[in-house]
Amino acid sequence: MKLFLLCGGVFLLGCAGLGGEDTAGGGTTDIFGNDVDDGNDEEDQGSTDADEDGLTLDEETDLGTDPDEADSDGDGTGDGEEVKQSTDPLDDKDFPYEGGWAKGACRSDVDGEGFAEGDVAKNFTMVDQFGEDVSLHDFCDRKVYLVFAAFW
Ligand SMILES: [Ca+2]
Ligand SMILES: [Ca+2]
Ligand SMILES: [Ca+2]
Ligand SMILES: [Ca+2]
Repeated sequence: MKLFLLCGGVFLLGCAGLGGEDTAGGGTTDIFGNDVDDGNDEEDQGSTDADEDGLTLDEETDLGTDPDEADSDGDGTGDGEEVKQSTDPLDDKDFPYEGGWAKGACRSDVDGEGFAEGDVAKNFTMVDQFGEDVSLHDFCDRKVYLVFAAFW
């Protein structure tokens, strides 16, 4: 008990006599052999979001996006929002649909078969009323009704 109180008094100086080692490398020495969670440890930094785009350092590392740039591909939509909307945060031609629907997460995995009855329709792209290119498979988890109008 005496030893503990002595350490408590010395703690402000870092309690280096008892610790000395910094297991996780955050700059604060261990106390009684246990690492002190000071928020700077290497293992903690993976969960930080320095650019405040909604993705942690670990997530950005996995995706290949820039952890110091909120909008890695510069298309006007932040990395975290692109992930939420199932668009590619590294492709400036791929961004959330202006029409307001989230693109389907499965859109890259759909294999079109043909245009016969009962087939999964092949993918095709058309320009919508917003002037934006829209592909059929972008909405793979929804029913899509196509309305054509022709003018002469
Ligand atoms: Ca981030
Ligand atoms: Ca980022
Ligand atoms: Ca972006
Ligand atoms: Ca993008």
